[in-house]
This record gives sequence, structure tokens and C-alpha cells, in this order.
Amino acid sequence: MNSTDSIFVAGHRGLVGAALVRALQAAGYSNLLTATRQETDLTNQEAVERFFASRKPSYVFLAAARVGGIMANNTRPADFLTENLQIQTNVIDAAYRHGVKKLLFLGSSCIYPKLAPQPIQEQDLLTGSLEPTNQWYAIAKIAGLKMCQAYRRQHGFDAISLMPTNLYGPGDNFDLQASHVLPALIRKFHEARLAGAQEVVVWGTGSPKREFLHVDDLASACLFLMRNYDGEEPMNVGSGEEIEIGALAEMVRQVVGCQAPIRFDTSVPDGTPRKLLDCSKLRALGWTPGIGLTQGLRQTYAWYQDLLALNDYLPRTA
Ligand code: GFB
Repeated sequence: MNSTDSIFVAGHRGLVGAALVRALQAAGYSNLLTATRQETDLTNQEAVERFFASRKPSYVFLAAARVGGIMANNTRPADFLTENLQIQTNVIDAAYRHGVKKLLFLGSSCIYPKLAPQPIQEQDLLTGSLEPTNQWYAIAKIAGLKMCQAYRRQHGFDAISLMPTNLYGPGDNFDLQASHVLPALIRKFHEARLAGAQEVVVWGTGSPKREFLHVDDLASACLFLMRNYDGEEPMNVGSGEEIEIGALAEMVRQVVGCQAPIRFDTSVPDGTPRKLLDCSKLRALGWTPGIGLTQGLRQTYAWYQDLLALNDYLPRTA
């Protein structure tokens, strides 16, 4: 990838896509292509076709997806399955047919079996049943990585797949029904502190474990692998930092400076008990993460406060 190559970041307004744009710009890539949903609806095959025919990108980072936390996944299975299948099928196929030199597809650690041995290796794919709450999203992402493999085998298309662990950072979704756990906890503790609330409700038992990776680390791994990896197998990308949800909630409570005690709502599902990724393949290539959870959490909370201040400052529109 040269600094003047045209690079399409699909999903540039999302958590991952925005981090990719920041990382690419910081690395000196000046010819970035983006498209809002209004300009090019990636679930629409004709729109995707028009985009590739007219803009002719040389490289593609496929970060566009319907994403969300456990509640959104569990209650909107059709959206998570269909939209992701549509987006990735349209983009991967058009990229191949329009001569893209290389494509990077972003999957998720939820592609692996619910009870996979820990830490999870890439070879554990399709060795057991999926976690029911996000099986729809997982099936779509498995289809995406298989599509990359199939196009590589049949057409020699250089498409690689990354499987990141749970992500967080600036630009995350803080909608309490749709978000992942970390932004939800930041918002809940922040609002509880301001309101002097008596308790903060945390979903589930608090005992599941999750591994968190800052999105700027993921973007750095994406650039690294775009430059240094052209294998068929997916590549796990994690931090190695695993924490119980109950301990995470306590950590967020302290960072936010909230006094309210935590109450666990066990009527909400826990999801998978644990999903720690084995990243030895990626480490062996020479990439390591740089942002620890405490540092990343403080930075994300600062970003969230800035966002709230900005929203207060901006005139409200109907
Ligand atoms: O981040 P999260 O929504 O998704 O939830 P998953 C992680 C854990 O945090 C679950 C608990 O055990 C939740 O029950 N949790 C506690 C909360 N309080 C909250 C809260 O207020 N909001 C949320 N959202 N969770 C996702 C998949 O699974 O992981 C996606 O649904 C994707 O498809 C992503 O793969 C990486 O880690 O369970």
C-alpha cells in the first residue's frame, strides 16, 4: 500500500471505521475514499456496483456492519443476519470484480463456539455450537471470512480476515439498548453520579469474562496486517486483558467517580461465559497492542464527557 493508493474505508462513521481513518491519515495515506449511507447504501448491490465502478479503490477495509451488544443481537436477529450478509457479499464481490488489490474483512470473536477451549485459537472455528444470543451475527461473519477464503482459492483474490475481541473507545455507541457493555457502563455510572442515584443496574450475573481491546489498537493491527499478511486463515486480534463484568463495572464506577452501589439484573442473559483470544499468530508476526484497559477507559470517558459538552453547546435541531 503506497501513500497515494486509493483506499476505501467502508463504514468510516462507525467505531472501527473512524479509528481506521485516523490511523491511515496519521500514517500519511492521503487518498482515502469514504461513503455515507445516504451516498452509498452498502446493503444495495446496485449502489455498491456504482461506487466501485466510479471510484475504483485499490485497497478496501471492510468495517461496515450492523453491530451491537447482547440485547440488540438477541432482539433483532433478522437485521444482524441479513444486513451483514448483504453488506459483506456486495462489497467483497464488487471489490474482486473491480480489480481491488487487497481487501481486509473484519469479523468478530463471537464466530467461535460458545464453549471453545480458552484461549481460543483460529483453528477452533466450527468445532462446536455458537452462543445463542449472537449466533445470527456470528453466522454472517463466518460467511464473510469463508467468502474471503473462497475468493482467494478460486480467483486468487487477496482478501484477509481479522477476528477482533470486544472493542471500545472514542466513537462508540452509547445507546443503552443497542450498545456493548463498556460504553453502557460509562453512561450508566456517569448519569447515576449526576443524578445521585441509589444504584446502578448491571445486566446479568457479573461473572462472564470479556477481553477488551482499544479501537486504536485494532486500527493499528489492521494497517499492520494489510501490509504484512496475505494468508487464508483468519487472524485473531486481542489485548490478552480479560476481566469479569462485575470487576469491569467496579472499575468504571471508580473512573467515573460514582458512589452508587451496583445491582446485578439476572433476568438479562450473560451471553458466552468467556472468550479470550489466542493471539500468538499475530504476535509472532511482530504486532503487539499498546493501550491498557485502565488508560483506554479513562481516555474513552474523557471523550464521552467532551461529546456531552459539545452536544450541550450545539443548538438543538428538531
Ligand atoms: O458487550 P456485550 O453487550 O456483548 O455484553 P457480548 C457483554 C457482557 O456484559 C454480557 C454484560 O454478559 C452482558 O450481559 N452487561 C452488563 C451489559 N451490563 C450491561 C449493559 O448495560 N449493556 C450491555 N450491552 N451489556 C457481543 C455480541 O457479545 O460481543 C456481538 O453480541 C459482538 O455480536 C461483540 O460479537 C463483540 O460480549 O456478550
